[in-house]
Amino acid sequence: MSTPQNIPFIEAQDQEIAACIRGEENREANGLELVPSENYISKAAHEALGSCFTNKYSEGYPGARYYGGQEFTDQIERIAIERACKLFGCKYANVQPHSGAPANIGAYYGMLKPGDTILGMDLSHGGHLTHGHPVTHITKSFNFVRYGMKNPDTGEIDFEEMREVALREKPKLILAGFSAYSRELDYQKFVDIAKEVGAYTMADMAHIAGLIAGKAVKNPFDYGFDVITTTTHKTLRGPRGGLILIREDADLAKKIDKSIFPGLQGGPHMHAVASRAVAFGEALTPAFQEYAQQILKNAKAMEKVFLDADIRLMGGGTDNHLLLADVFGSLNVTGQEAENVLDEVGITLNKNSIADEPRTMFDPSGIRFGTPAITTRGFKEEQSARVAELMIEAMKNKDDQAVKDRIREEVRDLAHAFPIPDSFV
Ligand code: DSN
Repeated sequence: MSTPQNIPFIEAQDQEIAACIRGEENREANGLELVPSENYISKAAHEALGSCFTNKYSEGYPGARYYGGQEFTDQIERIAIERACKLFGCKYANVQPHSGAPANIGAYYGMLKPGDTILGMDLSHGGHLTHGHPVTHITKSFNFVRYGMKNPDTGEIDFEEMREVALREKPKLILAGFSAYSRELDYQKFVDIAKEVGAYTMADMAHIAGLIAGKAVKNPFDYGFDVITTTTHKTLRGPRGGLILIREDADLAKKIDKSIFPGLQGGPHMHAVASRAVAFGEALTPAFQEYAQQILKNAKAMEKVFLDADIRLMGGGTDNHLLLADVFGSLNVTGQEAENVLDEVGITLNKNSIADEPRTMFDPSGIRFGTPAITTRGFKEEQSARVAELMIEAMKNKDDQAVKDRIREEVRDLAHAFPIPDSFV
């Protein structure tokens, strides 16, 4: 088990909260995390998160704040910005977004005017809520139009359709990015279409930011994208948070800064910015590049086991850290049933809609899972493949308690053999 968190003051003062922290710590230590958007942070990043910077208000930006006492907040934010720019190969960064949704909303308002059109990926094909789901407030301000996959079994994006929609709807922004899509995108095609219609290009890389930073997949900036948004807590392996990167346009960077503060947020969470800076420092090490490569290898190992078992994978497989399996179509087990039985055996993932979902959002056909967290634990291809076999066995035997007990034991043994590390450098 990784070193338990030192919480003597909470233990002395508030046993209820201490028990919850210990409970979660045990859950993480004894089970395997396959939610592809989750990961573990280092103790160093954790210390920064728990630091005195949480006491400080620092509205504004380094050198231009609204309160006194900013000597160290300015230093922290400048370091975070410098490291973020170095990681992603860009000139400007805003490290203040509290998470991915405000990063996206802040970026939209920095680039666009209310009423403008945004062309983004169809949500059921892998897009994200903040890319224009009707339940979000943001759809009251902007007009969202869609492109999708040509063929869900190969993951190929329908660029002809994208171009037709772009020529017809004249979007001011073309959005690449996803939260449930397993293939590498052809960024050049996005840029070409955006040039034709005079739109900005933005890549929401929340899921694959760590793979980009670790140079394991392509970087949209190399193809001329204007903006990248991301969270910092997925493959990038930092604390919860958001980040906006601007390739080179100083004017756009200023507009985005203004959009985040004072447009959208108040005081930045400087303890979280400090922790992000620590995580960016970790991501700049050669070890992080190895980590990013291993995430991909482990996902490929899981892909093979699923395909060998004739389980349909959306996109036909994976080029990144995640897989989306049509377990209802292939095993007659619903996404919810799969999530439940895997929870029982100590494997955590999420049910997920598949493209053109024939069931409901609340009990869809698919499960989404990935390798960032198990790779942080040190899993290689062999262990990843074994987890995939155990998943399939558990789903096929969802009503057999003896089988589930045996799998639960093996999952716990694996988790104990690969404890969550304290440090990555
Ligand atoms: N909740 C994140 C995910 O799991 O992909 C996206 O916001």
